[in-house]
Amino acid sequence: MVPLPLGLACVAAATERAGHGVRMVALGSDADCEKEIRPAIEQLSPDVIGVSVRNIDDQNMQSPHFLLASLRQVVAVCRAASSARIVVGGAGYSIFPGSVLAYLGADIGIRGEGEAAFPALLSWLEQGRQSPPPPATYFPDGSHAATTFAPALDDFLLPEPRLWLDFPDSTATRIPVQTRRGCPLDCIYCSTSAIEGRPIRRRSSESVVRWLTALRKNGFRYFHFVDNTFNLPPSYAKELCRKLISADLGLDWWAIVYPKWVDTELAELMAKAGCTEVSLGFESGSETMLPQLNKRFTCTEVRKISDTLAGVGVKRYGFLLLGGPRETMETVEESLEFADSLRLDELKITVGLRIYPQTPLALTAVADGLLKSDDNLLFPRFYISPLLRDWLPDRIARRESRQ
Ligand code: B12
Ligand code: SF4
Repeated sequence: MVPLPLGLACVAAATERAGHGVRMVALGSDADCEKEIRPAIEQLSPDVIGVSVRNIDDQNMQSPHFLLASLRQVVAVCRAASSARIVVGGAGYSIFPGSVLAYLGADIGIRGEGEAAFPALLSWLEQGRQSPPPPATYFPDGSHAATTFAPALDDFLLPEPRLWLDFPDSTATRIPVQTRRGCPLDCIYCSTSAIEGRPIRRRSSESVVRWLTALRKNGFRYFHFVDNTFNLPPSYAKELCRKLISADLGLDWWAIVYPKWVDTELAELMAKAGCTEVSLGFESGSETMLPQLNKRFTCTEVRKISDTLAGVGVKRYGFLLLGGPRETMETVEESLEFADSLRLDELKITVGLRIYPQTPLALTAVADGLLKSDDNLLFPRFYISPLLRDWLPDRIARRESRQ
Protein backbone atom coordinates (compact mmCIF):
# COMPACT_ATOMS: atom_id res chain seq x y z
CA MET A 1 0.00 0.00 0.00
CA VAL A 2 1.37 3.42 -0.97
CA PRO A 3 0.29 5.94 1.69
CA LEU A 4 -1.43 9.03 0.34
CA PRO A 5 0.89 12.06 0.28
CA LEU A 6 -0.56 13.99 3.21
CA GLY A 7 2.77 15.69 4.02
CA LEU A 8 3.29 16.98 0.48
CA ALA A 9 -0.37 18.08 0.32
CA CYS A 10 0.12 20.11 3.53
CA VAL A 11 3.14 21.82 1.96
CA ALA A 12 1.19 22.41 -1.27
CA ALA A 13 -1.72 23.99 0.66
CA ALA A 14 0.65 26.32 2.52
CA THR A 15 2.41 27.25 -0.72
CA GLU A 16 -0.87 28.13 -2.46
CA ARG A 17 -1.89 30.17 0.54
CA ALA A 18 1.36 32.12 0.18
CA GLY A 19 0.25 33.06 -3.36
CA HIS A 20 2.14 30.57 -5.53
CA GLY A 21 0.72 28.31 -8.25
CA VAL A 22 1.07 24.64 -7.33
CA ARG A 23 0.62 21.34 -9.12
CA MET A 24 0.97 18.05 -7.24
CA VAL A 25 2.07 14.85 -8.95
CA ALA A 26 1.67 11.67 -6.89
CA LEU A 27 3.94 8.91 -8.18
CA GLY A 28 2.99 5.32 -7.42
CA SER A 29 5.74 2.87 -6.50
CA ASP A 30 5.81 1.36 -10.00
CA ALA A 31 5.13 4.61 -11.83
CA ASP A 32 6.81 5.50 -15.08
CA CYS A 33 8.13 8.73 -13.63
CA GLU A 34 9.22 10.22 -16.95
CA LYS A 35 5.69 9.80 -18.35
CA GLU A 36 4.08 11.37 -15.29
CA ILE A 37 6.54 14.17 -14.56
CA ARG A 38 7.31 15.59 -18.02
CA PRO A 39 3.75 16.64 -18.95
CA ALA A 40 3.28 18.28 -15.54
CA ILE A 41 6.51 20.23 -15.96
CA GLU A 42 5.58 21.26 -19.51
CA GLN A 43 2.16 22.44 -18.36
CA LEU A 44 3.31 24.49 -15.37
CA SER A 45 6.92 25.52 -16.20
CA PRO A 46 7.80 25.60 -12.51
CA ASP A 47 10.50 27.74 -10.97
CA VAL A 48 10.88 25.27 -8.12
CA ILE A 49 10.12 21.55 -7.90
CA GLY A 50 9.57 20.05 -4.46
CA VAL A 51 10.18 16.33 -4.05
CA SER A 52 8.86 14.49 -1.00
CA VAL A 53 11.23 11.85 0.38
CA ARG A 54 9.13 9.64 2.63
CA ASN A 55 10.93 6.31 2.71
CA ILE A 56 14.64 5.57 2.60
CA ASP A 57 14.24 1.81 2.90
CA ASP A 58 11.74 -0.77 4.10
CA GLN A 59 13.50 -1.49 7.42
CA ASN A 60 13.70 -5.17 6.53
CA MET A 61 16.96 -6.71 7.74
CA GLN A 62 16.58 -10.00 5.89
CA SER A 63 16.08 -8.52 2.43
CA PRO A 64 16.45 -4.75 2.66
CA HIS A 65 15.10 -2.60 -0.15
CA PHE A 66 16.78 0.75 -0.59
CA LEU A 67 13.96 2.93 -1.88
CA LEU A 68 15.89 6.11 -2.54
CA ALA A 69 17.39 4.89 -5.81
CA SER A 70 14.07 5.39 -7.64
CA LEU A 71 13.82 8.94 -6.27
CA ARG A 72 17.27 9.71 -7.68
CA GLN A 73 15.73 8.83 -11.03
CA VAL A 74 12.83 11.23 -10.30
CA VAL A 75 15.30 14.05 -9.56
CA ALA A 76 17.24 13.25 -12.75
CA VAL A 77 14.03 13.39 -14.83
CA CYS A 78 13.12 16.77 -13.28
CA ARG A 79 16.62 18.08 -14.07
CA ALA A 80 16.45 16.89 -17.66
CA ALA A 81 12.99 18.41 -18.22
CA SER A 82 13.43 21.73 -16.44
CA SER A 83 15.89 24.25 -15.09
CA ALA A 84 13.79 24.64 -11.91
CA ARG A 85 15.51 24.42 -8.55
CA ILE A 86 14.87 21.05 -6.93
CA VAL A 87 14.00 21.12 -3.24
CA VAL A 88 13.66 17.95 -1.18
CA GLY A 89 11.92 17.40 2.16
CA GLY A 90 9.89 14.77 3.99
CA ALA A 91 10.21 12.27 6.84
CA GLY A 92 13.00 10.19 5.28
CA TYR A 93 14.83 13.30 4.17
CA SER A 94 14.69 14.81 7.65
CA ILE A 95 16.50 11.84 9.19
CA PHE A 96 19.44 12.17 6.78
CA PRO A 97 19.41 15.78 5.55
CA GLY A 98 23.03 15.98 4.36
CA SER A 99 23.44 12.54 2.84
CA VAL A 100 20.05 12.39 1.07
CA LEU A 101 20.65 15.81 -0.51
CA ALA A 102 24.00 14.59 -1.81
CA TYR A 103 22.68 11.20 -2.93
CA LEU A 104 19.73 12.65 -4.85
CA GLY A 105 21.72 15.52 -6.37
CA ALA A 106 19.01 18.04 -5.39
CA ASP A 107 19.69 21.76 -4.85
CA ILE A 108 18.21 22.48 -1.43
CA GLY A 109 16.73 20.42 1.41
CA ILE A 110 14.21 21.31 4.10
CA ARG A 111 14.49 19.37 7.32
CA GLY A 112 11.30 19.02 9.37
CA GLU A 113 7.83 20.36 8.66
CA GLY A 114 7.47 22.18 5.36
CA GLU A 115 4.43 24.45 5.77
CA ALA A 116 6.36 27.50 6.97
CA ALA A 117 9.80 26.59 5.66
CA PHE A 118 8.95 25.94 1.98
CA PRO A 119 7.09 29.25 1.32
CA ALA A 120 9.86 31.07 3.25
CA LEU A 121 12.42 29.43 0.98
CA LEU A 122 10.46 30.51 -2.13
CA SER A 123 10.44 34.13 -0.92
CA TRP A 124 14.15 33.97 -0.19
CA LEU A 125 14.83 32.65 -3.70
CA GLU A 126 12.52 35.29 -5.27
CA GLN A 127 14.37 38.02 -3.41
CA GLY A 128 17.68 36.84 -4.84
CA ARG A 129 19.05 35.16 -1.72
CA GLN A 130 19.81 38.55 -0.17
CA SER A 131 19.40 37.61 3.45
CA PRO A 132 20.70 34.58 5.38
CA PRO A 133 18.91 31.38 4.33
CA PRO A 134 15.59 30.70 6.10
CA PRO A 135 15.30 28.11 8.90
CA ALA A 136 15.50 24.38 8.15
CA THR A 137 17.35 24.72 4.84
CA TYR A 138 20.28 22.50 3.84
CA PHE A 139 22.67 23.10 0.95
CA PRO A 140 25.00 20.80 -1.00
CA ASP A 141 28.12 22.53 0.40
CA GLY A 142 27.10 21.31 3.88
CA SER A 143 25.88 24.70 5.15
CA HIS A 144 22.48 24.74 6.81
CA ALA A 145 20.10 26.77 8.95
CA ALA A 146 18.64 25.17 12.07
CA THR A 147 15.13 23.73 11.97
CA THR A 148 12.44 25.35 14.06
CA PHE A 149 9.10 23.68 14.78
CA ALA A 150 5.83 25.64 15.06
CA PRO A 151 4.58 25.47 18.68
CA ALA A 152 0.99 24.75 17.56
CA LEU A 153 -0.38 23.47 14.26
CA ASP A 154 -3.60 25.42 13.69
CA ASP A 155 -1.82 28.04 11.57
CA PHE A 156 -1.12 25.32 9.01
CA LEU A 157 -4.01 24.68 6.60
CA LEU A 158 -5.27 21.16 6.22
CA PRO A 159 -5.27 20.35 2.51
CA GLU A 160 -8.46 20.38 0.48
CA PRO A 161 -9.43 17.18 -1.38
CA ARG A 162 -8.81 18.72 -4.83
CA LEU A 163 -5.08 18.88 -4.03
CA TRP A 164 -4.53 15.20 -3.21
CA LEU A 165 -7.72 13.15 -3.12
CA ASP A 166 -8.97 13.71 -6.62
CA PHE A 167 -8.57 10.17 -7.99
CA PRO A 168 -11.00 7.35 -8.79
CA ASP A 169 -12.46 5.58 -5.74
CA SER A 170 -10.70 7.89 -3.31
CA THR A 171 -13.71 7.78 -0.96
CA ALA A 172 -13.09 4.05 -0.46
CA THR A 173 -9.48 4.75 0.60
CA ARG A 174 -8.30 5.24 4.18
CA ILE A 175 -7.25 8.87 4.41
CA PRO A 176 -4.34 9.87 6.68
CA VAL A 177 -5.14 12.53 9.31
CA GLN A 178 -2.58 14.13 11.58
CA THR A 179 -3.57 15.94 14.75
CA ARG A 180 -0.23 16.01 16.61
CA ARG A 181 3.47 16.13 15.89
CA GLY A 182 6.48 15.26 18.04
CA CYS A 183 7.12 12.53 20.57
CA PRO A 184 8.98 12.93 23.86
CA LEU A 185 9.20 9.22 24.70
CA ASP A 186 12.73 8.52 23.38
CA CYS A 187 12.56 4.85 22.45
CA ILE A 188 16.20 3.93 21.80
CA TYR A 189 15.85 3.29 18.06
CA CYS A 190 13.43 6.03 17.06
CA SER A 191 13.92 8.69 14.38
CA THR A 192 10.80 10.75 15.12
CA SER A 193 12.57 13.56 16.97
CA ALA A 194 14.62 14.28 13.80
CA ILE A 195 11.40 14.55 11.78
CA GLU A 196 8.94 16.24 14.15
CA GLY A 197 10.92 17.25 17.26
CA ARG A 198 10.28 15.99 20.80
CA PRO A 199 7.55 18.21 22.29
CA ILE A 200 4.01 17.26 21.33
CA ARG A 201 2.44 20.03 19.27
CA ARG A 202 -1.23 19.84 18.33
CA ARG A 203 -4.02 21.08 16.20
CA SER A 204 -7.09 22.15 18.12
CA SER A 205 -9.64 19.34 18.24
CA GLU A 206 -12.18 21.78 16.72
CA SER A 207 -10.08 22.26 13.58
CA VAL A 208 -9.56 18.51 13.20
CA VAL A 209 -13.29 17.84 13.51
CA ARG A 210 -14.07 20.69 11.10
CA TRP A 211 -11.73 19.17 8.53
CA LEU A 212 -13.15 15.68 8.99
CA THR A 213 -16.70 17.04 8.73
CA ALA A 214 -15.85 18.71 5.41
CA LEU A 215 -14.28 15.48 4.14
CA ARG A 216 -17.30 13.49 5.29
CA LYS A 217 -19.53 15.82 3.26
CA ASN A 218 -17.36 14.96 0.26
CA GLY A 219 -17.99 11.25 0.82
CA PHE A 220 -14.84 10.29 2.79
CA ARG A 221 -15.42 8.06 5.75
CA TYR A 222 -12.31 5.93 6.32
CA PHE A 223 -9.39 7.53 8.14
CA HIS A 224 -6.05 6.67 9.67
CA PHE A 225 -4.72 8.89 12.44
CA VAL A 226 -1.01 8.91 11.65
CA ASP A 227 -0.01 10.58 14.95
CA ASN A 228 2.84 8.62 16.54
CA THR A 229 0.81 8.17 19.72
CA PHE A 230 -2.91 8.82 19.36
CA ASN A 231 -3.41 8.50 23.11
CA LEU A 232 -0.92 11.20 24.13
CA PRO A 233 -1.82 13.34 25.91
CA PRO A 234 -4.87 11.32 27.03
CA SER A 235 -6.85 14.48 27.84
CA TYR A 236 -6.52 15.63 24.22
CA ALA A 237 -7.38 12.17 22.87
CA LYS A 238 -10.55 12.13 24.98
CA GLU A 239 -11.52 15.66 23.95
CA LEU A 240 -11.07 14.78 20.26
CA CYS A 241 -13.15 11.61 20.61
CA ARG A 242 -15.92 13.48 22.44
CA LYS A 243 -16.08 16.07 19.66
CA LEU A 244 -16.16 13.34 17.02
CA ILE A 245 -18.99 11.63 18.88
CA SER A 246 -21.01 14.87 19.04
CA ALA A 247 -20.39 15.52 15.35
CA ASP A 248 -21.84 12.05 14.67
CA LEU A 249 -20.01 11.62 11.38
CA GLY A 250 -20.18 7.82 11.16
CA LEU A 251 -16.43 7.51 10.61
CA ASP A 252 -14.30 4.38 10.65
CA TRP A 253 -10.72 5.03 11.75
CA TRP A 254 -7.44 3.46 12.81
CA ALA A 255 -4.86 4.90 15.16
CA ILE A 256 -1.43 4.18 16.64
CA VAL A 257 -1.57 3.67 20.39
CA TYR A 258 1.29 3.68 22.90
CA PRO A 259 0.38 0.95 25.39
CA LYS A 260 0.17 3.14 28.47
CA TRP A 261 -2.26 5.82 29.57
CA VAL A 262 -5.32 4.15 27.99
CA ASP A 263 -8.07 3.78 30.58
CA THR A 264 -11.50 2.27 30.03
CA GLU A 265 -13.00 5.71 29.47
CA LEU A 266 -10.59 6.48 26.62
CA ALA A 267 -11.07 3.05 25.03
CA GLU A 268 -14.85 3.48 25.14
CA LEU A 269 -14.67 6.99 23.72
CA MET A 270 -12.41 5.81 20.90
CA ALA A 271 -14.76 2.98 19.97
CA LYS A 272 -17.79 5.26 20.08
CA ALA A 273 -16.01 7.84 17.93
CA GLY A 274 -15.42 5.26 15.19
CA CYS A 275 -12.09 3.61 16.01
CA THR A 276 -12.11 0.08 14.62
CA GLU A 277 -8.41 -0.86 14.81
CA VAL A 278 -5.28 0.22 16.63
CA SER A 279 -1.61 -0.48 16.10
CA LEU A 280 -0.33 -1.48 19.50
CA GLY A 281 3.44 -1.01 19.39
CA PHE A 282 4.56 -2.87 22.49
CA GLU A 283 7.57 -4.32 20.58
CA SER A 284 8.53 -6.74 23.36
CA GLY A 285 6.79 -8.96 25.85
CA SER A 286 9.78 -9.31 28.13
CA GLU A 287 10.04 -7.25 31.31
CA THR A 288 13.83 -7.37 30.84
CA MET A 289 13.73 -6.00 27.31
CA LEU A 290 11.14 -3.23 27.72
CA PRO A 291 13.52 -0.97 29.70
CA GLN A 292 16.34 -1.82 27.26
CA LEU A 293 14.21 -0.29 24.50
CA ASN A 294 13.31 2.57 26.89
CA LYS A 295 9.65 1.61 26.82
CA ARG A 296 7.82 3.17 29.72
CA PHE A 297 5.21 0.46 30.19
CA THR A 298 5.09 -3.02 31.65
CA CYS A 299 3.69 -6.24 30.20
CA THR A 300 0.85 -5.98 32.70
CA GLU A 301 -0.13 -2.57 31.30
CA VAL A 302 0.04 -3.87 27.72
CA ARG A 303 -2.21 -6.78 28.59
CA LYS A 304 -4.72 -4.58 30.39
CA ILE A 305 -4.92 -2.08 27.51
CA SER A 306 -5.11 -4.81 24.90
CA ASP A 307 -7.95 -6.50 26.79
CA THR A 308 -9.76 -3.20 27.34
CA LEU A 309 -9.60 -2.38 23.63
CA ALA A 310 -10.77 -5.86 22.67
CA GLY A 311 -13.60 -5.47 25.20
CA VAL A 312 -14.92 -2.40 23.40
CA GLY A 313 -14.64 -4.09 20.01
CA VAL A 314 -11.46 -2.44 18.70
CA LYS A 315 -9.15 -4.74 16.71
CA ARG A 316 -5.54 -4.87 17.87
CA TYR A 317 -2.60 -5.09 15.48
CA GLY A 318 0.42 -5.89 17.62
CA PHE A 319 4.11 -5.44 16.87
CA LEU A 320 7.23 -7.20 18.11
CA LEU A 321 10.68 -5.82 17.39
CA LEU A 322 13.17 -8.51 18.28
CA GLY A 323 16.95 -8.63 18.49
CA GLY A 324 17.69 -5.39 20.36
CA PRO A 325 20.51 -4.82 22.84
CA ARG A 326 20.70 -7.63 25.43
CA GLU A 327 18.00 -9.69 23.74
CA THR A 328 18.52 -13.39 24.48
CA MET A 329 16.80 -16.58 23.39
CA GLU A 330 14.86 -16.49 26.66
CA THR A 331 13.59 -12.94 26.19
CA VAL A 332 12.56 -13.77 22.61
CA GLU A 333 10.58 -16.78 23.80
CA GLU A 334 8.97 -14.65 26.52
CA SER A 335 7.93 -12.09 23.92
CA LEU A 336 6.44 -14.68 21.58
CA GLU A 337 4.53 -16.32 24.38
CA PHE A 338 3.29 -12.97 25.65
CA ALA A 339 2.15 -11.84 22.20
CA ASP A 340 0.30 -15.11 21.64
CA SER A 341 -1.40 -14.82 25.01
CA LEU A 342 -2.87 -11.44 24.01
CA ARG A 343 -4.91 -13.10 21.26
CA LEU A 344 -4.28 -10.19 18.94
CA ASP A 345 -6.16 -9.80 15.69
CA GLU A 346 -2.80 -9.59 13.91
CA LEU A 347 0.85 -9.62 14.89
CA LYS A 348 3.81 -8.30 12.93
CA ILE A 349 7.25 -9.50 13.97
CA THR A 350 10.33 -7.60 12.87
CA VAL A 351 13.79 -9.08 13.37
CA GLY A 352 16.63 -6.59 13.75
CA LEU A 353 16.35 -2.87 14.42
CA ARG A 354 17.08 -0.31 11.68
CA ILE A 355 19.76 1.99 13.12
CA TYR A 356 19.10 5.71 12.76
CA PRO A 357 21.64 8.49 13.34
CA GLN A 358 21.95 10.14 16.72
CA THR A 359 19.96 7.52 18.57
CA PRO A 360 21.03 5.61 21.68
CA LEU A 361 20.84 2.47 19.52
CA ALA A 362 23.50 3.86 17.16
CA LEU A 363 25.84 4.45 20.12
CA THR A 364 25.24 0.91 21.41
CA ALA A 365 25.89 -0.51 17.94
CA VAL A 366 29.24 1.29 17.81
CA ALA A 367 30.10 0.12 21.34
CA ASP A 368 29.15 -3.47 20.42
CA GLY A 369 31.39 -3.34 17.34
CA LEU A 370 28.44 -3.68 14.92
CA LEU A 371 28.91 -0.26 13.38
CA LYS A 372 31.73 2.15 12.59
CA SER A 373 31.27 5.51 14.28
CA ASP A 374 31.55 7.36 10.93
CA ASP A 375 28.87 5.31 9.12
CA ASN A 376 26.24 7.81 7.95
CA LEU A 377 23.57 5.05 8.07
CA LEU A 378 21.82 6.12 4.89
CA PHE A 379 22.32 2.65 3.46
CA PRO A 380 20.36 0.57 5.97
CA ARG A 381 22.28 -0.95 8.88
CA PHE A 382 20.60 -3.09 11.49
CA TYR A 383 21.18 -3.93 15.11
CA ILE A 384 20.79 -7.55 16.06
CA SER A 385 22.03 -8.80 19.38
CA PRO A 386 25.32 -10.56 18.43
CA LEU A 387 24.32 -13.75 20.27
CA LEU A 388 21.17 -14.12 18.13
CA ARG A 389 22.45 -13.30 14.67
CA ASP A 390 22.00 -16.84 13.33
CA TRP A 391 19.30 -18.20 15.59
CA LEU A 392 16.66 -15.45 15.65
CA PRO A 393 15.81 -15.09 11.92
CA ASP A 394 15.53 -18.85 11.70
CA ARG A 395 13.36 -19.04 14.84
CA ILE A 396 10.90 -16.49 13.47
CA ALA A 397 10.87 -18.01 9.98
CA ARG A 398 10.04 -21.41 11.51
CA ARG A 399 7.26 -19.90 13.59
CA GLU A 400 5.77 -18.05 10.62
CA SER A 401 5.87 -21.10 8.38
CA ARG A 402 3.80 -22.96 11.00
CA GLN A 403 1.11 -20.24 11.09
C1 B12 B 1 1.79 6.70 9.80
C2 B12 B 1 3.02 6.08 9.18
C3 B12 B 1 2.85 4.95 8.39
C4 B12 B 1 1.48 4.40 8.02
C5 B12 B 1 0.87 5.26 6.88
C6 B12 B 1 -0.63 5.31 6.95
C7 B12 B 1 -1.24 6.25 5.95
N1 B12 B 1 -2.45 5.91 5.56
O1 B12 B 1 -0.68 7.26 5.56
C8 B12 B 1 1.84 2.95 7.57
C9 B12 B 1 1.72 2.04 8.77
C10 B12 B 1 1.00 2.37 6.43
C11 B12 B 1 3.32 3.11 7.22
C12 B12 B 1 3.98 2.25 6.39
C13 B12 B 1 5.34 2.34 6.14
N2 B12 B 1 6.23 3.13 6.74
CO1 B12 B 1 5.71 4.59 7.84
N3 B12 B 1 5.40 6.08 8.99
C14 B12 B 1 4.31 6.63 9.43
C15 B12 B 1 4.64 7.85 10.33
C16 B12 B 1 4.42 7.47 11.79
C17 B12 B 1 3.86 9.13 10.02
C18 B12 B 1 3.87 9.58 8.55
C19 B12 B 1 2.88 10.69 8.31
O2 B12 B 1 1.83 10.47 7.72
N4 B12 B 1 3.15 11.91 8.77
C20 B12 B 1 2.27 13.07 8.63
C21 B12 B 1 2.72 14.06 7.51
C22 B12 B 1 1.91 15.32 7.59
O3 B12 B 1 4.07 14.38 7.77
P1 B12 B 1 5.24 14.19 6.70
O4 B12 B 1 4.88 13.21 5.67
O5 B12 B 1 6.51 13.96 7.45
O6 B12 B 1 5.31 15.61 5.97
C23 B12 B 1 5.81 16.78 6.59
C24 B12 B 1 7.33 16.96 6.46
O7 B12 B 1 8.04 15.76 6.35
C25 B12 B 1 7.50 17.87 5.30
N5 B12 B 1 7.50 17.35 3.92
C26 B12 B 1 6.94 16.24 3.42
N6 B12 B 1 7.12 16.20 2.08
C27 B12 B 1 7.80 17.30 1.74
C28 B12 B 1 8.25 17.74 0.50
C29 B12 B 1 8.93 18.96 0.43
C30 B12 B 1 9.41 19.43 -0.88
C31 B12 B 1 9.18 19.70 1.60
C32 B12 B 1 9.91 20.97 1.53
C33 B12 B 1 8.74 19.24 2.86
C34 B12 B 1 8.05 18.06 2.89
O8 B12 B 1 6.39 18.73 5.44
C35 B12 B 1 5.23 17.95 5.79
C36 B12 B 1 4.26 18.77 6.56
O9 B12 B 1 4.86 19.32 7.70
C37 B12 B 1 6.15 8.06 9.99
C38 B12 B 1 7.01 8.53 11.16
C39 B12 B 1 6.98 10.02 11.27
N7 B12 B 1 6.93 10.49 12.47
O10 B12 B 1 7.04 10.74 10.28
C40 B12 B 1 6.61 6.66 9.53
C41 B12 B 1 7.73 6.54 8.50
C42 B12 B 1 7.56 7.59 7.43
N8 B12 B 1 7.53 5.17 7.90
C43 B12 B 1 8.60 4.59 7.64
C44 B12 B 1 8.66 3.33 6.99
C45 B12 B 1 10.03 2.70 6.83
C46 B12 B 1 7.50 2.69 6.53
C47 B12 B 1 7.44 1.36 5.77
C48 B12 B 1 8.50 1.16 4.70
C49 B12 B 1 7.44 0.23 6.82
C50 B12 B 1 7.37 -1.15 6.21
N9 B12 B 1 8.45 -1.90 6.28
O11 B12 B 1 6.35 -1.52 5.70
C51 B12 B 1 6.02 1.43 5.17
C52 B12 B 1 6.06 2.10 3.78
C53 B12 B 1 4.73 2.24 3.14
C54 B12 B 1 4.89 2.81 1.73
N10 B12 B 1 4.56 2.02 0.73
O12 B12 B 1 5.35 3.93 1.56
C55 B12 B 1 9.83 5.38 8.06
C56 B12 B 1 10.59 6.01 6.87
C57 B12 B 1 12.10 6.08 7.11
C58 B12 B 1 12.77 4.98 6.36
N11 B12 B 1 13.59 4.16 7.00
O13 B12 B 1 12.56 4.83 5.20
C59 B12 B 1 9.20 6.44 9.04
C60 B12 B 1 9.90 7.79 9.07
C61 B12 B 1 9.21 5.80 10.45
C62 B12 B 1 10.60 5.56 10.97
N12 B12 B 1 11.02 4.36 11.10
O14 B12 B 1 11.37 6.41 11.29
N13 B12 B 1 3.84 4.17 7.80
S1 SF4 C 1 6.63 6.07 21.10
FE1 SF4 C 1 6.90 5.81 18.88
S2 SF4 C 1 7.37 7.86 18.11
FE2 SF4 C 1 7.64 7.93 20.33
S3 SF4 C 1 9.82 7.56 20.65
FE3 SF4 C 1 8.78 5.57 20.79
S4 SF4 C 1 8.86 4.70 18.72
FE4 SF4 C 1 9.32 6.90 18.57
